[in-house]
Amino acid sequence: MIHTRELAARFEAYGDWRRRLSAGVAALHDWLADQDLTDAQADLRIQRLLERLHQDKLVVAFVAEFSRGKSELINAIFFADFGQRLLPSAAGRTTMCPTEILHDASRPPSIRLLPIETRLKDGTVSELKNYADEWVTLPLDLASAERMSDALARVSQVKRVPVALARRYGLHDEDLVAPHERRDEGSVDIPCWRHAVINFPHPLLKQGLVILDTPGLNAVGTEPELTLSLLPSAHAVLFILAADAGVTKTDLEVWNEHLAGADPATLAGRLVILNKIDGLWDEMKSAAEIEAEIARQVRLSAETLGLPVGQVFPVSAQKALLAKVGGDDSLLARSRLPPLESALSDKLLPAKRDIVGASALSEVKAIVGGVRAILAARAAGIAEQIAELEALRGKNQDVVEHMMQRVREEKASFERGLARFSALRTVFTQQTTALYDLIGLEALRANAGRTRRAIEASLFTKGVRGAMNDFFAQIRADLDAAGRKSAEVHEMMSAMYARFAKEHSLEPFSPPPFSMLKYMKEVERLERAYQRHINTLWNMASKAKFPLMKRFFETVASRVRHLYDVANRDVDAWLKSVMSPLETQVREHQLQLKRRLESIKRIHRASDELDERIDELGQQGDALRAQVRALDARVAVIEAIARSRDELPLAANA
Ligand SMILES: Nc1nc2c(ncn2[C@@H]2O[C@H](COP(=O)(O)OP(=O)(O)OP(=O)(O)O)[C@@H](O)[C@H]2O)c(=O)[nH]1
Ligand SMILES: [Mg+2]
Repeated sequence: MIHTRELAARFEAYGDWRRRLSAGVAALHDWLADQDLTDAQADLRIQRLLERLHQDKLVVAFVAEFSRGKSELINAIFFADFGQRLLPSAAGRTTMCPTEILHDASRPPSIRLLPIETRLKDGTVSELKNYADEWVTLPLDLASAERMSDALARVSQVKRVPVALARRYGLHDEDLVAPHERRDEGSVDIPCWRHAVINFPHPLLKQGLVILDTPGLNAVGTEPELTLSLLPSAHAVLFILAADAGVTKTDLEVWNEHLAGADPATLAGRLVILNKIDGLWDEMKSAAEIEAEIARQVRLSAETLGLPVGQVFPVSAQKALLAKVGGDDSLLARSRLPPLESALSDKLLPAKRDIVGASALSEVKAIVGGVRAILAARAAGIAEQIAELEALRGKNQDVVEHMMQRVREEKASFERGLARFSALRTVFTQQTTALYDLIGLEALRANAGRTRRAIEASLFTKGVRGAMNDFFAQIRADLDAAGRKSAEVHEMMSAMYARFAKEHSLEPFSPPPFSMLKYMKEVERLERAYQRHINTLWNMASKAKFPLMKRFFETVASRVRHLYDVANRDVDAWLKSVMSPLETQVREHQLQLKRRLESIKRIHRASDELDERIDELGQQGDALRAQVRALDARVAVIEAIARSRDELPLAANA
C-alpha cells in the first residue's frame, strides 16, 4: 500500500502549504490594519479567503454509465484496508444517489441521507446540508466492517411509487426502472435518497480529500446539482469504461455532455479508466497478445475522447480489491492499480495546488488593488501639490490668490456633488432604520408581549395555540419584509456605486447581497419543534398543562431572541460592508482637496514657507513610496508561497 502512503504524504505537504499561505495573508492583513489601510469590505474578503484556505478540499469524482465499476474502484483504492467490499457494488444499478465520502471531524462517523422527497422543496442539496433536520443520519460502527457495509448499503435503497409522484420529483420513469425488472401498472422504482454523505475518518479524507461516487448515467441528468455544481467543481474526474467494450455510444454521450470541455486545464484533470481488464485475461492467449489487446483499447479510447494516451489507465478494480484484501502482490501488479494510484498522487495535488495558489493570489491582488488605488491617489495628490507650488516660485501674490481661488472652486464643486452622497446617506439611514424596525429586538419584544398577554387571557389551550401561531406568523412576515428591504438597499447602493465610480472615475465596486434564508429556516425548524411539542401537551389531561404551555412559550421566545441577535449582528456587518467603501472613497477625495487648499493658504500668508512646504511634501511622497514598497514585499511573500512547489517530505519516499 505504498501508494496510499505516498498520497497521504502529499496531502500533508499540501495542508502545510495551505497553512503557510494563510499565515502570509494574515500577516498582510495585520500590516494593512496597522497602516490604517483596511475597510470593512477588505476585512470581509480577507476573512473569506482565510476561511476558504482553511477548509479547502480536493474533490475527486467517479463518473460512468452504471455498472462500470465506479464503486468497486473506490473500494479498491481507498477502502481495501477493511478487508471487504465497503461500498455496495453489484451487477445492475447499484449506487442510486450521489454519494460524497469525506471526513468532518466535528461529527461522529456516520452516513447522512437526504430523502428524495426533498426534491419537492426549494433549496439545493448544498443549502439543505446546513439543516441537519432534513437528513436521516445513521452512525457508522468502525469496529465492524459488516455493520458498516450494512449502513452503506443504504445508497442503493429504492422504493416503489406511482409514476405521477416520480414525475413530480422530476425523475423520469423510463430511466428509473431497473433493467429486466417488470414494471407494475403505473408505478416505478425510485431512489429512496437524493444525496448521501459518508463521514469517515480515513487518513486521506482527513487531509481534505472528498470522493464523489455517482450513480450511472441517467441519474447524472436528473439531479441538476450534480451537473451544475458538483461535477464542475470537482478537481479531478475519473471516467470509467469497460475494457472489453471501450467507448460505447452511451459512454460518449456522458462524456460529451458532462465531462468534455474545450479548456485544456479541465481536460488535464480527467483520467479515463478502462476497467475490468481481467475480462481480457484469456488463458488461450499469450501475455503479449493480451498486452497488445489492452494497448489497442487504450489507444482507441484516448483517440475517441481526445485525450493523451497517458491519461488512460487500464485496471481491474475487482482483482485489485481482491489482491489487497488477500495480500497477493502479483495479482495487485496484474490488476494495474498501482500506476493509477501514483498518477493520482503525482498529478492531482500539484495541479490542485496551482489552482488554489492562483485563485488565492488573484484574490490578494484584488484586495491589494484597492489599497494601491488609495495610495496612488494620495501620491497623485502630493505630486499635484508639488507641481502647483513649484509653479508659484517667484510668482507674485496675485497669482497665489488666483490659484487658491481655483482650488476653492474645485472643492466647492466636489462638495456640491456630495450633496447627493449625503442625500443617499439619509435614505440609507431611513432604510436601515426600517430594516431594524422589522427584525430589531424591540419588534420581537412587542410580538412576544402580545403573545404572552393573549396566552394569559385565554382560558383554554385552543386560545394558546392561536396565540402561538400568530407569534410565528408575525416573525415570518417580518423576516420576509426584511428580506425585501435588504434587497432594496442592495439595489440602491449598487446603483450609487456605479454612478459614483463613473462620475469621479473611481474603482467600480459591487456590494454583496444579503439573504434571509438562514433565519427563515431556523424559524421554521423552531415552529416544527413547537408544533410537535404542543401536540403532546394538548393530549395531556393534567391541570398542569396550562402553566407548562406558558413555560414552553418562554423557551421558544428565548430561542427566537437568540436568532434575532445573530440576524442583527449579521445585518450590521453587511450594512457596514455595503457603505464603508463609498465612505472611504469620498473621505480620501475630500482630504486631498483640503490639503491642497491648506498648503496654498500657507504660501499665501508667507511666501518664504514655499520651499519648506515643497520639502515637506517631498518627504510625504517618500513615506508613501516606502509604504508601497512594504506592501509589495508582503504581496511578494504570499506570491512566493503560492507559486512554490516543494518536495515531498522524506517519509513519503521511505
Ligand atoms: N470482472 C470484473 N468485474 C468488475 C470489475 N470492477 C467491477 N466489477 C463488477 O461490476 C459490477 C458493477 O460494479 P459497481 O462497482 O457496482 O459499478 P458502478 O459503476 O458503481 O455502478 P452503479 O453504482 O450502478 O452506477 C459489480 O458486480 C462488480 O463486482 C473488474 O475489474 N472486473
Ligand atoms: Mg456504484
